Amino acid sequence: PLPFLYTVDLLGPGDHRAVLAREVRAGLADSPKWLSPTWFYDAAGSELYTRITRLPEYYQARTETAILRDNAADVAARTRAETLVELGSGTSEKTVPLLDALGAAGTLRTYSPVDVDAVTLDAAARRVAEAYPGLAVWAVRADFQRHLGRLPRIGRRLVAFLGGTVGNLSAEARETFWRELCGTLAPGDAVLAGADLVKDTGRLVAAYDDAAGVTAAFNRNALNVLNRELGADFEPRAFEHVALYDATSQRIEMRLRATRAMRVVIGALGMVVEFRAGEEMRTEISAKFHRYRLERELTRAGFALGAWYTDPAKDFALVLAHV
Ligand code: AVJ
Repeated sequence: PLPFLYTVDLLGPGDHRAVLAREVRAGLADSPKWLSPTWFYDAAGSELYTRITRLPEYYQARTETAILRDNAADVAARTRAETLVELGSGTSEKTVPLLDALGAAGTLRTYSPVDVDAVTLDAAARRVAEAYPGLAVWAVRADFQRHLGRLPRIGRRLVAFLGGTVGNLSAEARETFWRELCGTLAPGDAVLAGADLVKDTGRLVAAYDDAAGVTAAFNRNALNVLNRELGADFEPRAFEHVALYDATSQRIEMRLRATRAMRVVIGALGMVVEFRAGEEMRTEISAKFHRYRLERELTRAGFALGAWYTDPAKDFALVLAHV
């Protein structure tokens, strides 16, 4: 059968630009300044993130893939999902064990990858459609924080949210996210979320400040996105990459530190932004979890706990929860 591939873009060019402009205006006017990690993922950023997942220091991706490979059959048996919706799907490489297991269980009809980066999403959707003949692939370019209510609702669903991306959300934003997600699901649906676990600070920081400097390039790339999308004149080389672990909030923070005082024009916003020498702008948070904390967030949002899958070293976990 011909590969079935259908693409929906919920982030029209105007909408994408308007949201970016609104967030950048708020973040650069705040103290301390901040940017949303959503904007990392242009084609270059997605490519840099793929390189990050192969770094020796960045254990998360390979650990999650091993957990998924060992437990995908159990997830398929428990969920019997007919539709797999994946938030922040990226290259869909990490999804393969799940697609295979749900295919082997004979229940899967549709895979719906959801990502903000259209280039990576389209390439991934095409690869999956060709690799899994008979599977309908319904690619949706969307921001998972804004479009949960507009994702495919066909059949019994499993929403996969892998990689630990749920950690990019603050505790408050996660509470809203889990509750909204639960609200869009029907009895019998489930969510499978990847979560990086609390561990030795040195290992956590190294995963975000690799010796090869790939994460530093990933971080600085956000400035290239702002320069291109909003007509800004950031000099990425004038900013230093910073990664630190905040033990109180149990999260990694990535920041860009201005190496000297500078004035940046954001053309599309008619904004001029001053940076003091040494001033740090937060570009991403990545929350780290204990099992009880994550399970409590899910039950408070209305989910029923299903399964907890982790690796022997307890570095990373996948939690399965049901509606
Ligand atoms: C893709 C959001 C899971 O937070 O670990 C990797 C992104 N940032 N290195 C993460 C990221 C720096 C990653 N997520």
